[in-house]
Amino acid sequence: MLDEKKKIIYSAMQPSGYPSLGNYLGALKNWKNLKDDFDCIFSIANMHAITVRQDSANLRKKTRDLITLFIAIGLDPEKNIIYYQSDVPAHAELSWILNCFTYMGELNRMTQFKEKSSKHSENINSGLFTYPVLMAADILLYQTDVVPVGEDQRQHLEICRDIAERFNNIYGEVFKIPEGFIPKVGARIMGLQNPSKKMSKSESDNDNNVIYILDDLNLIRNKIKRSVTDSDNEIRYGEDKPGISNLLNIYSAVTGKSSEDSENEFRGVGYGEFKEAVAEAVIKEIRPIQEKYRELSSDKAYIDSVIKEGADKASYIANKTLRKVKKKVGFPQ
Ligand code: ATP
Ligand code: LTN
Repeated sequence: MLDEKKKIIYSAMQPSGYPSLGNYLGALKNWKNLKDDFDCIFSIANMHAITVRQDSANLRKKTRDLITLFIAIGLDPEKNIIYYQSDVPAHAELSWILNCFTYMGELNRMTQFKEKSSKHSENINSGLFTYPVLMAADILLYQTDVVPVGEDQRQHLEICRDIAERFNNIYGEVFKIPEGFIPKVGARIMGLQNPSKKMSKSESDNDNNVIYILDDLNLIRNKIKRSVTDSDNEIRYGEDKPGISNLLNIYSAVTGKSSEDSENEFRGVGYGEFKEAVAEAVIKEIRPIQEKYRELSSDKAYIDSVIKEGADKASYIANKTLRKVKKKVGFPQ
């Protein structure tokens, strides 16, 4: 089924909201760029999404909209495997087994857990705590070589590698040890109103802080125009200039230009003109995605078939690894 010679790429996104420009530049755009050179498996991590309370009907809709968006962005269901995590029970099964090879102390160090539990202090559930174990199961089930993600997932990748190595040390070479792929530019897009915190699809109280891939194009332009900058009117990177640095990053990541080239391009230009150029670049990238998304959304039968086929193909691979793991830990065969 998979081409034996190609390396395996695996990544996932939670349907916890509609994807932001951060999700696109940190993850989706790279998935699209990698998709022809690797065997790619991309999932909608809906089991991860319920670590935070969700409205059921809304979650179901966002899940389907996200798979539609994956295709609109250019992932190819013929060549890549695209599926819902909850359609493959092997994830939950392996996750349980790996829980028994993960220490509380390791999970206690995870910054995402600390952040999410302070934001959702009324619902600090054990799923939120063991979230990285389920993520490790996702990755390890597919004998993944490379995991393209944004900077915020670095710690989760480390723990995945540690769990896999620990398991392999006991039982032999069961899991491939995956490498992360974190882009040079775009791995950490910050909020437009609060550039000291990452742009997040589900955690913003201020809509102007986040650009959503499906936002109306004029709204995108306005959000960029309204973004927070500073008063010295100089376009350059600098820790003292988080707003401008973030816009420069967005521009570089969208256009594929290096940070230096982008900085040089806007030397001496005013903030208004700069923001206009950033907005144009973002809109140019997003417009075709939105057009494709609208077209695909009306093709119910096609999306249904992608979901079904994705689940079958993913299950086949995942079950191979799971069978091996069950045998190793001593479950009856
Ligand atoms: P949530 O707000 O629900 O926690 P999220 O917006 O952080 O979600 P995820 O679904 O957890 O997004 O992540 C999907 C991918 O997007 C991951 O690879 C993650 O590293 C990347 N990502 C998320 N936010 C950003 C960002 N601001 N900049 C770059 N990459 C990002
Ligand atoms: N936790 C990830 C989403 C995710 C993921 C994965 C990413 C779930 N499973 C497996 C890469 C590989 C996040 O981005 N918050």
